Amino acid sequence: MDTIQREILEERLEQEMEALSQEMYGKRIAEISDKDLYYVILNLTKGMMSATIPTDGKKKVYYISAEFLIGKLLSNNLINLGVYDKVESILKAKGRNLAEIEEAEPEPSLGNGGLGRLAACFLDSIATLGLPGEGIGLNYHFGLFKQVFKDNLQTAEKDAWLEKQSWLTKTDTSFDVYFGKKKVTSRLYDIDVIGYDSGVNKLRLFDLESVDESLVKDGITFDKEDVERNLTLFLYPEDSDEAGNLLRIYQQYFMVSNAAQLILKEMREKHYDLRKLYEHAVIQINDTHPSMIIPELIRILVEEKAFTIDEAIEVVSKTCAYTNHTILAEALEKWPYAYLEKVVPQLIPVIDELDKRIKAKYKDPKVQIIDKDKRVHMAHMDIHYGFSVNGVAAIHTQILEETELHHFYEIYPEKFNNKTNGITFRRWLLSCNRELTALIEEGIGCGFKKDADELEKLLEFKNDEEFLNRLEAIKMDNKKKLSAFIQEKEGVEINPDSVFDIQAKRLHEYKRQQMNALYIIHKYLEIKKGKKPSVPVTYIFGAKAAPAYVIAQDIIHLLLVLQEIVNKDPEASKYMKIVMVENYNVSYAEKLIPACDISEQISLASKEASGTGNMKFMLNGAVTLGTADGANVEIHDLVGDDNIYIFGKDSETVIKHYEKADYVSKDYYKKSPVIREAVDFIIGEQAMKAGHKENLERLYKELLNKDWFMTLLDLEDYIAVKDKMLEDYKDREKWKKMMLVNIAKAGFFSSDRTIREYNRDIWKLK
Ligand code: GPQ
Repeated sequence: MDTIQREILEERLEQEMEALSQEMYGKRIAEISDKDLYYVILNLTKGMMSATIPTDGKKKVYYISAEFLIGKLLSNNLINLGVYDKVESILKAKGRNLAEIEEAEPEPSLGNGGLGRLAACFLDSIATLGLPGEGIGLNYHFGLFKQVFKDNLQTAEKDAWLEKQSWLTKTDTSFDVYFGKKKVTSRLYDIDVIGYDSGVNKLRLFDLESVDESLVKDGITFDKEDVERNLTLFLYPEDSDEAGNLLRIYQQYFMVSNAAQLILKEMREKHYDLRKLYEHAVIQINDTHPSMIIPELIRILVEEKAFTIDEAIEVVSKTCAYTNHTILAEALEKWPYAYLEKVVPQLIPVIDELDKRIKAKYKDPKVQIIDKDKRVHMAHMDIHYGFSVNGVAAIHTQILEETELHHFYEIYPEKFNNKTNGITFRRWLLSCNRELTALIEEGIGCGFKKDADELEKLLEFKNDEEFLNRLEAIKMDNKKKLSAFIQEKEGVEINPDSVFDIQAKRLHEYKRQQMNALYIIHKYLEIKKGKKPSVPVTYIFGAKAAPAYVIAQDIIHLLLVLQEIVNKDPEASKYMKIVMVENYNVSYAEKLIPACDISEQISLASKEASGTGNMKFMLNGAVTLGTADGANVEIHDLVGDDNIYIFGKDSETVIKHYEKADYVSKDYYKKSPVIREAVDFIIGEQAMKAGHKENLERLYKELLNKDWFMTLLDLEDYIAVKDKMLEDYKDREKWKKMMLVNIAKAGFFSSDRTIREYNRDIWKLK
């Protein structure tokens, strides 16, 4: 909408709101429930967004991703429209509380972890910078899953987040998608993405009208073969069998076939020359889930647009760019050729052709698309037939170039580039920590909201006692709020005066929640031996484990068992408490992060591509305890040795251990009584009483006989550095300064910076 129109609407916001309330419920704002009031504001906000001028240009980025972990949208949209304070005060005058109304919004379940949240931050920044771009993905009815703890175990339930009234708008766009001869018809839903004080873009989510939610019977189980009825039920359906694998391929193809048709439709409508597709469209492939967009576009151009295969390959290769998000081999998709033949036989001739050309040119088996076991390496296809390959943090890109993808780097050095991840400060500061935002604004003005580098001006306050005290008071206040929330939600009482030590991220062995658990065991045993900590600590975890990932479930079990043992112990619980929060998601993160003192970023060096939680915690004044991995390395460079706690072996050492296969966890267990005692606790009497023999024994054996992610390698160093950090916490003057420096140096991690770099080096949009 133009400025004048918007001003009129803003002025009439109160009347509009009341009118809408009357129209929808026949009642005044003061009289309706929080949920109904949420729907009123939802509709009002949607109206304001759809009247905002869409960003436009001659070239557009299409960010294709299996996940968009967008979080709740109400408060962010109000902030980005610039009307949050206004709406809040209108409601207040009517005796209503906006924060309570926000609780009524269900959180969209369209993502899983960092990769999905990154996509959401990127959409915010793309819109904020006024760049033409949109996200393309799927509309999962039950998302990943809802985590419920029973008997100290994780169980999974469907996460039914879709409501009749929502941010989704059903469009009349629909496409035919073919799986071989089987045809399904898609339906497009749009979510408007509004930038901060700028234009609006779209997130485009495809769905299938034949999907039948009643197919899901018990927990998250359903008939995996009934594709027409199950296709968009879940994100990452369980893939321990062939049917699950095929379903993932069905989903991926459905996503990219729709994406390709949508992009070509837009090209047609704007009368753009398809032979110059790359002048009007750039496709960012977010990890390998959307990789089939490459053969699919080539297929369409040849079969329907009269391109020769050479022409089609050239045009598509100039249009597609690939982002790598991991070096974990098991996460790099390699689909059996036979599965692709079953699901998408029409792509097989194209994939064969792409593979043949590589085989003719390069003999090295490491760079082939189809390997000797007849598996199709999706990333290899992206690298050969895309124009850009990027990693997501400096050290990650370096490892790709020097190790993981070295053979490709030798062929195409010019394609490789780094784009260190970022986060949107609108959500991860302005929205989740309004008090801190206000303090910063008071100190350095509001320029940082558009130019995050201005946060550095905060360094002026490094010796300003009053400012530092206020910073500390805000942290304390956030800790109190979180304590109340955790009391209500989890039924656990925690002490806001204790140190809040938080590890919140997906559960994975490489992220080493198990190492944190071993530290906690060690501390517990010390207390039982009479060594009392000088400062009480609350250890908070948030994590979901993939339902088929057995050891990850066992680690959750251990954490819940420890929570039971420690919190019930009258002696130990004076000094330590453990909380594993249930169903950790974006909304929970928004409460945990502002209240954190110690940010746990303890992955095995080389394994965390970047991490983005590390950035969010830092921005909110937590101090990082981390390994030299992912973006921790860049945080370290920015804040300097005095404002971060780094421990553990570096990535070079770790990579050498893998190359030589010389890490033997049992040697560490034998050598160190501290390690031995902590590991043995897992199968000791107390743990066995609170937990399950099967899970605990399996985890114990895994740590002792395998420990693929080298927990015991870094455990002693971790204990020493964490103890030192807790000592330093007591030096409040020192700690407050560390908080300030961390906030001041976080500007680099704004996703606005990341997106500017994508645009400068890869997308080149106007
Ligand atoms: N990441 Cl491959 C995911 O969240 N899911 C995935 O499937 C893959 C990567 C994460 C990665 O582990 C983090 O280190 C990154 O910060 C994040 O992607 C965004 O790049």
